[in-house]
Amino acid sequence: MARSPKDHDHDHPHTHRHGHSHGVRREDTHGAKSMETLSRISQTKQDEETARSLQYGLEAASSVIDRNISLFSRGHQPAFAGINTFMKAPYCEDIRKIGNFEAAFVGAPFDSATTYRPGTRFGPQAVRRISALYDGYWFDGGVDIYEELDLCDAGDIFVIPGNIEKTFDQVTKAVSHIYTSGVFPIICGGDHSLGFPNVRGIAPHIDGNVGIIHIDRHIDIQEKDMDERMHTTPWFWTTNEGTHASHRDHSHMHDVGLPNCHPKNLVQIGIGGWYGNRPGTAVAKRRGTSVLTMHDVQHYGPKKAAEIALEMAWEGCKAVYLSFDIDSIDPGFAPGTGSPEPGGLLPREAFEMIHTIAAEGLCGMEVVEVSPPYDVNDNTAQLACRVVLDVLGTLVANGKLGHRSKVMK
Ligand SMILES: [Mn+2]
Repeated sequence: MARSPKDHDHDHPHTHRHGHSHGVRREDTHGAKSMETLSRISQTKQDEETARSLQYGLEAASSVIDRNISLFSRGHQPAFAGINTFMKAPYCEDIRKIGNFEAAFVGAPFDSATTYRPGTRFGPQAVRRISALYDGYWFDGGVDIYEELDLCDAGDIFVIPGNIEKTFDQVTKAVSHIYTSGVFPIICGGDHSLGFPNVRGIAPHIDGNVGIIHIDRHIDIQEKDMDERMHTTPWFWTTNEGTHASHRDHSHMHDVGLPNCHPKNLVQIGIGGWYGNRPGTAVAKRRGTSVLTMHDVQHYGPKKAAEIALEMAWEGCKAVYLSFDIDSIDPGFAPGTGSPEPGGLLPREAFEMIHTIAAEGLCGMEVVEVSPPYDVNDNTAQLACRVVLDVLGTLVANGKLGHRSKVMK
């Protein structure tokens, strides 16, 4: 940017800039603090990976000077090469061994509950592919994911295309297996109908109430859509009516609502636009969910909006779950999604909100509605990947997940 002569003392072009002092010392910048934190984190995992790469991948050709490079790519580099699990983390093929890890990325490639554009069944694979770009070293938060968190990729849940009910049961059983093994579940959809079976896999194992922070352009709490439980309905089936613990829906014989998921602890952020919110809004109002629109986010700012959400979600609760619909981010940034709605969050606003939310700890998270067939340049998949990473990084930085104390000097 061109400098305005008014801003700088053009009278003394050959001397140092003088006059204004912001009183900010170099060591007080966030950048300096991050570098200080990062310098204290061990490098054990990276060294182990290099050794493993050389063991499995053979020594490089003699013209390659860096002898840490192997002949066959067996580690993170190059980012465009190799076999992609999420973040190239170990694939936990024997799911009985999931308890060896602290966090697990798991795909739920189900899109039979979409009401407009399908394609989210390809979401987990797209997020895995673009995740290879990242090396786990997070400057913003002063975190090294590989050193500080035992992360794995649990592969995908066997969903049943075209059968929502069987898929819900599969997903609940799978998420429950991960969660009860003491592992933080990161569920990558798939469409947003998954919110219900995901929370149903966790909430029954929590001794107390569970809050849900739901970031989305859509309210997603109507009873049915086109006569079925669709991606517009997850929170109807997850939260209870408030007055009763739960009741039976006689047409389907479903239990309505998990007894420890109260609607007031369901905080719905970013709701708005011109599509699909009519039937759900009546339910949200009747049950008394907590709704923050994009107007609220703008009015309070993303950080304060997130703090308000935390207060509402945690009130009387033992744990909070994060449901992130990628369509909460403006489709200019995240076009690859099922029901795009302009006017959503900017990526930086979304990140600031999840940094604030995750700092208090979470019992699990989902990122849904990434539809790669509609994506451009992997932008949407990349944002979904970043949402996961920024949540994990924040949890680790705040001692809510991982093993920071063991690897910090
Ligand atoms: Mn949505």
